[in-house]
Amino acid sequence: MESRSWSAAQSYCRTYHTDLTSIRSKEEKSNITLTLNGSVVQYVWIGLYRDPWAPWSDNTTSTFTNWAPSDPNNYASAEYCGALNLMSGKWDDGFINYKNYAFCFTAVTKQTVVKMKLQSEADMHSTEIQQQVSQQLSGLMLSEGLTDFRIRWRKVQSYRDDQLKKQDEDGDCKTEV
Ligand SMILES: [Ca+2]
Repeated sequence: MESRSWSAAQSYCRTYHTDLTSIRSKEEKSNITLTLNGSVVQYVWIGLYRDPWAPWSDNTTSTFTNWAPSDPNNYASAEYCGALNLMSGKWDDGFINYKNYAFCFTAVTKQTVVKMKLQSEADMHSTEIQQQVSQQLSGLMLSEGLTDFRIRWRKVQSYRDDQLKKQDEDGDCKTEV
């Protein structure tokens, strides 16, 4: 591991991982201190930069803060970057050109596939109706805070088709024309 200025640490994380780490909860803080437990490192750069110290470098926000009692003190009016002190587990604002180790994170993308079966008297093969249903679904997903999704239509044989076919095969129900 190499120590770097905050900006270099941020570029390093964005190149080789996702970004400098965010610490939005006690759990996230514990994960970092546990990872570095037993190492001689005292400070690591985290994704905090400048007053008002939000959002994080990865653009997420949180109400969780963990400053040391005397920080951020902006010593010599030149401390604009956030570091985690591994001895105290607290944050300290530091000079941007201090050389610290970077603590990066790598985002994991999780994909969930949801299949829905729709039965309706309306003609579900109609593009217009499909668009209307897709729009309503999109609206619902967005209102739940889901933004990264894709809606696709897949044609399957309907229940009614199955029934008619079965009846025809059995010979019970021939349609007189
Ligand atoms: Ca400070």
